[in-house]
Amino acid sequence: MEGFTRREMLGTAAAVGGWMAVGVESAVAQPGGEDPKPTEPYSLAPLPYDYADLEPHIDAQTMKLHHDIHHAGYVKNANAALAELTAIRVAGGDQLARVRAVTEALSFNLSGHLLHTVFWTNMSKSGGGDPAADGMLAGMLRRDFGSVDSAWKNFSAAAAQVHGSGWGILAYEPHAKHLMVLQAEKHQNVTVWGVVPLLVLDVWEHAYYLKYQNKRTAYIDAFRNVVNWEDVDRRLRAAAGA
Ligand code: MN3
Repeated sequence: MEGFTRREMLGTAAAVGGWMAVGVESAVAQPGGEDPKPTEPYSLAPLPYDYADLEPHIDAQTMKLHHDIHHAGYVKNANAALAELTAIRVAGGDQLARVRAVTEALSFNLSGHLLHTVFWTNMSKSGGGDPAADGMLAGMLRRDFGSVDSAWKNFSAAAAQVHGSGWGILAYEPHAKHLMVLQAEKHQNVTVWGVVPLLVLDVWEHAYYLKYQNKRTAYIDAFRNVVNWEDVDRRLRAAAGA
């Protein structure tokens, strides 16, 4: 990756992870910092708060396991898959039969890394409530969903109805320049190219089962109490070039 511009690196990520890569600066090694190893452009950033800071809504044990084990695994496996893909494509011959499977591994793990990177900053111990009524985000939620409450109903229903493991996602779609609610199955399926995730909610069981067991909707309701709307608004303004 050395010598690549940031845009090229984002483009590489976008080519395999789809829409999740766009606008996720902090998930990609930054030029000007330490030289990234060519085969390991991704790294796990620390949480921007303590494990227990989101209590009682999200428990500390879940946060620690989720970040330190699950997210760390996606980072490690994304770097490994990216390096392996490069190697087996160059090796050719019998190795080419593995390209499809390793591409899938890269798509899954890198998409997982990028979504978790957004997810952690979408939460704050001082979060909750509603987005600032005079902000860009609140204005676009009203325009595209009728009201902030209606937008939340869309988002929470999408998250609740994910089949199996996945995500509820509020995203900015830059072609029509509007907000839309999507789901992702696993990290990378049933989604759309080019959109920018603004607010994402992990509804894999590892995100809530210790505290909420099978009550996914109770977890979704609790999540609303820690949403960092300032982060969501900042992501929207960056995505929209405002
Ligand atoms: Mn997760």
